[in-house]
Amino acid sequence: MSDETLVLSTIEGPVAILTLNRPQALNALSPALIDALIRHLEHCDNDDTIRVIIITGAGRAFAAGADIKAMADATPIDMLTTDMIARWARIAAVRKPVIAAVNGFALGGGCELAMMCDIILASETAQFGQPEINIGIIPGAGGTQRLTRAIGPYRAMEMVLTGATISAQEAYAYGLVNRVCPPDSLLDEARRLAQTIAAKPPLAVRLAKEAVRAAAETTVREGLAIELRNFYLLFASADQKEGMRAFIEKRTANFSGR
Ligand code: CO8
Repeated sequence: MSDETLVLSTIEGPVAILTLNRPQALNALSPALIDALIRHLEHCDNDDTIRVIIITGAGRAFAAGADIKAMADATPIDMLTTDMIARWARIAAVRKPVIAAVNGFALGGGCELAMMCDIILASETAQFGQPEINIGIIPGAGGTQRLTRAIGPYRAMEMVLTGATISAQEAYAYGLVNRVCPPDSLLDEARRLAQTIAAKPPLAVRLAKEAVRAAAETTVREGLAIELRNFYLLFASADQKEGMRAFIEKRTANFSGR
């Protein structure tokens, strides 16, 4: 399969839907698939007409992990020189909101990919897990860190040490997913949410994302400083003036993105 079809992109106004499309391998995240995903994400991030990105998977998986067949014979030097995981950081670095619509298995790198997104919606059929322990490794793309922050150290430890998967409902109860939807309505729910966010002033959305992310990735002191800087910065935007004027004049705001 050529690189062009590994990730399918559908643009619906301000919303881009990126579909991982390697269903015969349960969307295992081969280096080529990750590179294609990064290319699409960075294109969307740099396109002013796109405001929110949805990532989902074709078939019965969101992604069943990094491609085990592609790394089974790798040496530490291969892993170091290709430095695949450093590439994954570009997924987490996207500035626009990214919604994961998890339609099935989100295992290993697939669970880590979902956790690099900003909001996680899950189909009732979704399953989450970090099963790396079963194949003699550990999570390597943020699983031990993001999962622990999302669901707490004791639940994360059990998942990482046993490799057991959890259902969408358990993931919801643990606080890993925002909500659980019937399989048929998952994408529509993601679209609705994306359109709601896309209607907000994009500079405020971008700086809000950065500030909320800082809460998970820095100290409270650093996070508060980022929040304050971004809060003050938004008073330089036309959309802040428009938003506040519209409130006072009791009309709908017309945001320009500036
Ligand atoms: N890698 C490669 N191929 C895979 C993967 C995978 N992760 N998952 C599934 N496939 C392939 C299978 O080999 C099979 O291919 P084939 O038909 O050619 O034999 C096809 O997808 C369908 O899979 P199954 O027949 O196994 O389907 P089942 O319904 O029986 O089982 C499971 C579904 C339970 C999801 C099972 O496929 C499974 O356990 N998959 C592996 C899950 C896993 O261990 N994931 C973690 C991988 S390691 C990782 O993600 C580390 C991330 C760190 C970052 C690394 C950056 C380089």
